[in-house]
Amino acid sequence: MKTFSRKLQLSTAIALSSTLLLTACPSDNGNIKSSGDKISKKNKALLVIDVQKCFTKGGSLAVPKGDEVVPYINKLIDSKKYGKVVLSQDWHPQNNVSFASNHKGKKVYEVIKVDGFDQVLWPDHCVQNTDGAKFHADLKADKADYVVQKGTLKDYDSYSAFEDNNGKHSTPLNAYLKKQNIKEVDIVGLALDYCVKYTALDAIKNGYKVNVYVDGTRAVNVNATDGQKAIDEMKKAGVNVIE
Ligand code: VGL
Ligand code: ZN
Repeated sequence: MKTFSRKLQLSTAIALSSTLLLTACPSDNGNIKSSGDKISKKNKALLVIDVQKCFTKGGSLAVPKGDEVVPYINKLIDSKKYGKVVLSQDWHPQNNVSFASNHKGKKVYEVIKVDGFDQVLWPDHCVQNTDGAKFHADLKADKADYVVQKGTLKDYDSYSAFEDNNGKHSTPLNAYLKKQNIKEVDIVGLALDYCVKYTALDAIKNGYKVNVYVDGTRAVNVNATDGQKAIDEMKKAGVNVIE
């Protein structure tokens, strides 16, 4: 019995010291170290989600206070903290399944089933090659390294910048980030409770370290607590939500 408990003590001590070794690993120049991998500036991307005219003041699906994210995001774009700056663009065909106008007798914000999935019916927005689909005029979009378009098919909506809502079609975003050796993403943009949330959840699934800067987002809040619920859901999934 004595031997057994000594063995136990020994293994506890080993476990403890290896924990200490892991946590004592110092970070240099603010670089984040996790499981031995160094994530430096060149392995980090800024993902700016859907900062487009349709989602900001005067737009057809204007997110309350959506314009306020623009100066915040421009500072991040100019910060030189990132190896790559990526913008996503909601880019729907006029006949997209997510528009209430394409469903006779249905109203905006009603939820219907499409192929067994819940589909919120939105006002027409971000139609390909229209003014509303353009980036916000003040966003420093010319500084972007890469633009990914989503929701481009008739039969699928796509909140996440990685894939459509049914998970059937991927955008080129994940392949691009992997090719650029990106390990960590900072996410900002519109809207917190839809495209930011689903992009962050997919980024976790795809193996990135994920930070969401809430000050660089705003929620649609179809229901008043949707923004807060999105924050809770992201945290639960392992997203580092910075409030
Ligand atoms: C979005 C609703 C519909 C978004 C896009 O960018 O959050 N929301 N399409
Ligand atoms: Zn959309």
